[in-house]
Amino acid sequence: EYNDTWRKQVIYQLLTDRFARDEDDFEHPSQGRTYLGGTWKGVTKKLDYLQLLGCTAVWISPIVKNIEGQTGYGEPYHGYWTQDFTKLNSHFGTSEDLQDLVNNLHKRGMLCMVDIVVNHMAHPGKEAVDYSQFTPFNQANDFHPWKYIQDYNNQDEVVSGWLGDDCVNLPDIKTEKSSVRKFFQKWISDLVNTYKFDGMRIDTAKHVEKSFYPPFIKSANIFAAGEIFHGNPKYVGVYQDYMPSVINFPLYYQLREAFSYPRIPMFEYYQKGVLDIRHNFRDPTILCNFLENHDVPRFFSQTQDNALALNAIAATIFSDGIPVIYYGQEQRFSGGNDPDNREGLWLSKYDTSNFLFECISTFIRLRQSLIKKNPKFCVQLSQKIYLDKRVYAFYRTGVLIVLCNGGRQTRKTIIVDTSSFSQNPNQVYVDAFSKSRLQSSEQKLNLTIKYGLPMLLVPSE
Ligand code: ABC
Repeated sequence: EYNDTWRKQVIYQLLTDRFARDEDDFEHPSQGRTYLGGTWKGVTKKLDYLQLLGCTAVWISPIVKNIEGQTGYGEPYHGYWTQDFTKLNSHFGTSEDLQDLVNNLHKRGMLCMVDIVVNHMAHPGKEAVDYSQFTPFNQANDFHPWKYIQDYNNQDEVVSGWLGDDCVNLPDIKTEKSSVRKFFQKWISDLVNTYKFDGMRIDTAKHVEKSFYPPFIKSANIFAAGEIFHGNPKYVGVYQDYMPSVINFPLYYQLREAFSYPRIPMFEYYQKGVLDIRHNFRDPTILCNFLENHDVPRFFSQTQDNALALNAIAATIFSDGIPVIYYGQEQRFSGGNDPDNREGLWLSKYDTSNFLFECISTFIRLRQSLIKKNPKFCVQLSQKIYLDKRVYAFYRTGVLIVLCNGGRQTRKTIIVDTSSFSQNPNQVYVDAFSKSRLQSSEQKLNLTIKYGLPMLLVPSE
């Protein structure tokens, strides 16, 4: 079933406008709030790059026609400002280009996740909205009355209020209306039939009433992960009763707290980033784990320490759930808030030999080989092996992951008891990261963490 397929993936999140242009031009502008020319064809041309990195699924920007022209926040190069649900965004290419992209992904055994927005459409400026410009919802009574969300703790307001502001307002669609729901169910099923998408990321998912989702996802008949932008696992966890997966914001916040200064102790990370999530989600093995995305400042805009970054990345790739790499992480991009975190990837010349690219690719390849060896990897939860203020080590089906948030100056020796995961008291292990070898003695493994780097220990054979 599709959930099992998705558990095996490593997702690469890209912004279609910012990932690759039809023709490479490394000098082309790479910043700002306007379309910079990335296309579906561009993505298709760069699939070798993604496969070298090891990613197996690609999450692309929303595909439908957006409003045109400049607004106080520039152009909708990101794709979230829908004007017409029945047309494609021509800035990203043609229908054939999109089909071609998905076909080419499938030929390589890769999957495509499309970003979709059902919560709102978009309208620039302060003037009253001219609903007749929208398709198909072209009258005021397809929308909730104008009122910006003020209190994010009031769920009724979060659902029926409008996002946006006087620069660009986002008229909130009446998703509870049966004609609206009918349209969306047919719309998504047609899109999936036409383009053969394998999964979808549902934008602004907490701004739509939960009952919208089950029939919608049933019509789509593909994997779905909702964006519930909230740090509280209790709040976010409820959504897993309505959709298979969500974007794991609760983990994201804990990763940032643990691996960016001033750094919470790993005890706290274990409690909030592992146990609290496990207690609040029906199935943690299918959450979409990430360290960066297009709405939050990049990790390196807050912390320059490579060792902390590599630990945080190892945590995203090996924690319970599905890893998501945000394009540019592999190039050590360091942009801050939107739009600075949405750099054109051509800036990097698509270099595949830099340190971050190689590290991420090593992590991903290890994950993929563990899954190949034992598919249970995807459904077995991690198991705590060692915990102190700066180190958390866990075992996950075939690998012992040692995470350290001491930073790059850290050198530290710990003793780990291997009896809960190894039958062999004197087992030789290899660190898939540093390639060093070490052996346990009577189920005790002496580990020296060097330069604060993570360790990924697998039995030498
Ligand atoms: C534009 C400008 C920005 C400007 C903004 C006001 O308007 O570009 O510079 O700051 C798209 C574009 C954006 C654009 C927006 C609005 O549209 O990409 O560039 O911003 O026009 C999704 C997408 C996102 C997309 C949209 C809209 C939604 O991923 O890219 O934006 O389709 C809320 C929504 C969330 C949305 C996000 C951007 O805004 O819930 O769906 N993302 C709190 C709130 C959240 C809120 C978040 C950020 O702040 O609870 O609801 O997200 O504003 C934790 C708490 C959280 C809390 C955080 C900050 O702290 O637990 O609840 O989140 O501790």
